[in-house]
Amino acid sequence: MRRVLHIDMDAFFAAVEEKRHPALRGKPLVIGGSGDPTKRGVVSTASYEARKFGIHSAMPLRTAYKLCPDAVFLPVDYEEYSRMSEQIKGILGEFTSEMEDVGIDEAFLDISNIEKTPEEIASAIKKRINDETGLTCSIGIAPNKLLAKIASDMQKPEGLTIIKEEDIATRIWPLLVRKLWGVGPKTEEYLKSVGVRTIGELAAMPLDKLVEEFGKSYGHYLYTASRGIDDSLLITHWEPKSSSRETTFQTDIDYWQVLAKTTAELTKDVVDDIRRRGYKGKTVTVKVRFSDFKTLTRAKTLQGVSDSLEEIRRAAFDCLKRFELKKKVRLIGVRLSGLEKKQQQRDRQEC
Ligand code: TTP
Ligand code: MG
Repeated sequence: MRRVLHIDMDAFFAAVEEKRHPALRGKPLVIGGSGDPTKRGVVSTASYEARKFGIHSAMPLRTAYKLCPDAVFLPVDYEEYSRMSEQIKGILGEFTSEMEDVGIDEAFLDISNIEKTPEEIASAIKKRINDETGLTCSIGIAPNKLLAKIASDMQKPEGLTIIKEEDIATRIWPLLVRKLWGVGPKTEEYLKSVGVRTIGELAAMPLDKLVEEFGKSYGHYLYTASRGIDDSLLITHWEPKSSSRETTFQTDIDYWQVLAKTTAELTKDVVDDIRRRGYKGKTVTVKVRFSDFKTLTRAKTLQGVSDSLEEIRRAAFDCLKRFELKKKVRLIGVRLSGLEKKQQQRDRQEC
């Protein structure tokens, strides 16, 4: 019997901010955009205090402000959250190398071969993360990824939920269909129109009806997923599809020479990296974050894949020239994507 653990941090961005600004603890806290609720932008996350006012992710900041004018609004600091995320993934990787990194604040672990009870493993993970980062998480443990992900969300925050196969009818079927991974608003809308609201009601739909409505692949998926069936394995290794480097300036910059020199240096780092790993790339993207945190990208696709520093740097400069540099620049980044292994290119030429 497989045992899969899904871990998801509680109110992640808000929790990181509370950790470094303890005075914010217990206050309604909203993280989003540039942190100015009079400006455009959406909520990335809200602390559990702020959620009591009806504030949630993806809501316009202005709406959040109307719901709770006393909330503290902060800008998104991806660099800090990514650093914290890496630290957490590092801790998880010490429990098992069978780990799938699925997002900034979540991961799956296959714990089938660890000889401890789920409760012991979960409490050891929670303790290590809390000791080393001061943050809390929720954990779901189930026979597969699909159910483990649903489980981690069932008792947030600081939850531990264990779902067994025999619990599917009593604990999974009463949940709304949108709790199933891969069910979006459109599917939910259609299912509602035919009187299906819960996962159990979806499981009662005949396979041919689902295939007729959603096509063979997605129809089959809904049929099996609603029964809690999921054979998918953890993806523990991702082929790199891109390589990137970025840098945040100590003070915001508006000198063209500095931007050009930094772009050239970052491009060289990226090219060195892909060459070392035996890749060539096709699309060059330059990212600029301005002093007001507005972030723009410009991209250029080469004729074919390349690892020529000269060619890639020229493309990066072309991108840089296409920015309107009216404001000072806070961060600049260079990415090369569409990576292909040199070996693959040869194979294709041979075909
Ligand atoms: P979630 O895990 O969905 O949310 P959360 O960790 O803030 O809260 P919960 O306790 O319910 O898990 O997302 C993780 C982070 O991803 C979140 O802190 C902010 C970011 N995020 C966005 O930027 N936009 C979004 O729409 C969502 C859902 C999340
Ligand atoms: Mg989370």
